[in-house]
Amino acid sequence: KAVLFPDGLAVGEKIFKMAGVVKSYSDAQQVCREARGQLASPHSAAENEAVTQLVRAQNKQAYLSMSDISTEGRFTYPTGESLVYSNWASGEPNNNNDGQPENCVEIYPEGKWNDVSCSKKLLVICEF
Ligand code: GN1
Ligand code: CA
Ligand code: CA
Repeated sequence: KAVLFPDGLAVGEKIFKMAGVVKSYSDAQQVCREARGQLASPHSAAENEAVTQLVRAQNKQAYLSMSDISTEGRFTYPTGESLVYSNWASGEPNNNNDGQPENCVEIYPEGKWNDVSCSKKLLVICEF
C-alpha cells in the first residue's frame, strides 16, 4: 500500500484520493467525474482499509459509490453490478432515516458501512 502525499493511497492498481470537500451524493459523484475518476468503490478488505485510513484521517464519514437507487435492497456499483464485497455495520442496511428511505452508502471511521439518505453531506473520496 503506497502512500501518495497528500491524502492518497494506492492499493494494487487502484488509487484512492480524499477530495477535501463535503457534498451530497450527486454533487460528490460530479466531483469525482470531473477529476476523471469515480466515488470510492472498495471491492476487497484491503481496499476498504485504505478508504478507512483516509476517512479516519479526517474523522468524517465519506460516500462510497454504491447505491440501491435503482432497486430497493439491491446495492450496486455505478456499472449496475451487484456488490462483490461489503462491510455493513450490524443492522445495516436498514433503509430507515426517520421513515425516509436510505439509498446511498457511507463509510464510518471504523470502516463499517451504513446506508444513508443521498442528500446527506459527506466527505468525498474518489478512486482512479
Ligand atoms: C442513524 O440518527 P438515527 O439513529 O435515527 C443513521 C441511520 C442508521 C442508524 C443506525 C442520517 O439513524 O442510517 O441506520 O443511525 N442515520 C443517519 O443506528 O445517518
Ligand atoms: Ca434503500
Ligand atoms: Ca442506515
